[in-house]
Amino acid sequence: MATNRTFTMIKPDAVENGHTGAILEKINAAGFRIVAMKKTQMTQRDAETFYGVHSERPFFGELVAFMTRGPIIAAILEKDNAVEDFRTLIGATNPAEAAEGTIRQLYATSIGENAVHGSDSDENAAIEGAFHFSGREMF
Ligand code: IDP
Repeated sequence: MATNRTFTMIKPDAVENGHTGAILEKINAAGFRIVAMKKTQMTQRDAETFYGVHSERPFFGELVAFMTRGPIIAAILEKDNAVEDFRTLIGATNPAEAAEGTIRQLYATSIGENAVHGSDSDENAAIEGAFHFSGREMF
């Protein structure tokens, strides 16, 4: 069953580069409601678990090092068709291929350091949201 929530992280590159406010503004302007949000930093174990599906990929070590090197903003967002609409808002994984005006086209620097995460399915949105937030932190 389709749900109306997705999960996002503003990644360490975008936080370091001072893009948090601009990215939250775009998320707000696109009509997403914030269900939960916090600034946090992933441990090595967190990142290895969160990105476990990529553990055999050649960039896995680089990805874990990147995602743990500084704070992130984690959030659960709500809107009709949230997963698909948020993937459209952030653009392609590689910013060089991301559509004009998307968050990754505007704020990402490379395919690895690509500014934001967006869940790729309703099932993963629920898993990823629960990874970062307890029920008491969702409103
Ligand atoms: P997605 O975030 O657009 O869903 P995935 O293919 O699920 O893309 O990859 C997860 C994350 O792994 C990407 O967002 C990016 O940070 C990193 N990544 C993907 N491909 C590469 C690569 O070729 N080199 C380095 N990092 C990569």
